[in-house]
Amino acid sequence: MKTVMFLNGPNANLYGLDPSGTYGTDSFPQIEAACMARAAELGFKLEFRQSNHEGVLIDWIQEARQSCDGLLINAAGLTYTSVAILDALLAFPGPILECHMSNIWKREPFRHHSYISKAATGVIAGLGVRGYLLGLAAMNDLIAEADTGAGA
Ligand code: DHK
Repeated sequence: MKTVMFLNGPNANLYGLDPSGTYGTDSFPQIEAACMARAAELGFKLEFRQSNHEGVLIDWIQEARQSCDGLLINAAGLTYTSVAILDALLAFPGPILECHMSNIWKREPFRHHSYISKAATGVIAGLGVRGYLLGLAAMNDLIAEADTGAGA
C-alpha cells in the first residue's frame, strides 16, 4: 500500500478557532478526520501530522524520504522563512504538493513569497479543507503516474 505524509506547520492546530474565519470553521481534528477518510477511499495510508516546531517538521520530511511515496505540506508561517524546510523538501524524491487553506496571494505581501514552492510539484491555495482533499486526490494521481512513468 502506498503511504503519503501530510504535514501541517505552526498554529494549524488552531484552525477553526480563529475568529476572523481565515481558515474556515472546521477544527483541526475535523480536517484530519476528513483527510483520513479521503485517503482511505483513495486506497493509501496517510500520515497526517502537525507541529509548531521547524526542526520536528524537518525530521518528519527526512523520515518521509524512507517511508513515503508522496508528501503534502502546509508549512504555515514557516512557508515564508524556512530555507531549512526547503532544503529538506529538495531531498525528497517523490511528488510534493504545497497546500494553504487561504489564498496567500490575496493577503499581506509578506505571504506572497514561498520559500518552499521551489521544491513543490504544485501548489493549492484558497480552497480551505476542500483544497486539502483535492490535494490528496491529485497526490494519488501523481504517485500512479510516477509508477507508470507517465505524467507532464
Ligand atoms: C497558514 C498559516 O498559518 C499562515 O501562516 C499562512 C497558511 C497561510 C494557510 O493558508 O493555510 O500565511
